[in-house]
Amino acid sequence: MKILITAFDPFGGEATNPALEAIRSLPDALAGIELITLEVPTIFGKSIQLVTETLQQLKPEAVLAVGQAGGRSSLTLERVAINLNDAIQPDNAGQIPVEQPVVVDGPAAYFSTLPFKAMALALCAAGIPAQVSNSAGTFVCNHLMYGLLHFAATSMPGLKVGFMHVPYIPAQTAAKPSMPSMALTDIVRGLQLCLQTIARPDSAEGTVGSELATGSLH
Ligand code: PCA
Repeated sequence: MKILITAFDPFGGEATNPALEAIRSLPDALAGIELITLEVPTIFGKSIQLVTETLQQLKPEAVLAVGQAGGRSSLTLERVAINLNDAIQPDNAGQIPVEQPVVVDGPAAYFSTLPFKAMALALCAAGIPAQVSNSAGTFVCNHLMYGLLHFAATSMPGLKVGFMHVPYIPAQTAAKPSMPSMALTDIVRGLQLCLQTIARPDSAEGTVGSELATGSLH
């Protein structure tokens, strides 16, 4: 299975983006997976353009986009992307869109088409804190997730699209001690588990229902 995994460059004054550090640390080969990594600028518009061009060229079966969510303490698998750009800080091109649609006249929202619950379960089972998240925010991460789901819906049927947010890594919280962080090695291990879950034939959402009865993933 061919999978594209993307991560954003540093933004908001940070020297690193843990998502980018993590995809750079992935092994070249994962059993049964042809993995392609791509760095994406934290820029409205350009991010969607670069990833959709790459998808057209490489035609993978799935794309997992990854971004930093400073302040979150676990790996969060995003369920939904909304048709809204509403920034409170500039992107890396200085843009601060307010109350703009990602796609004019697009649907209000798209749900992830990756097995996000199975991914969260696999992470928790391996001892890596993980949750399903019901909001990817309204900045560039939500923008890219929405743009890719819209692209799949309109131009590349069958392409599976999903998004994962990752916490800060410890080096980023040295000067903000009350902020949670996660070791880069755990994030990398988590990414590998997510990719293996995507490639697993039995990972469709319906197959994990009973295991979710605890509600711990919500
Ligand atoms: N996180 C930001 C944009 C880039 C990134 O890694 C977000 O959550 O929107």
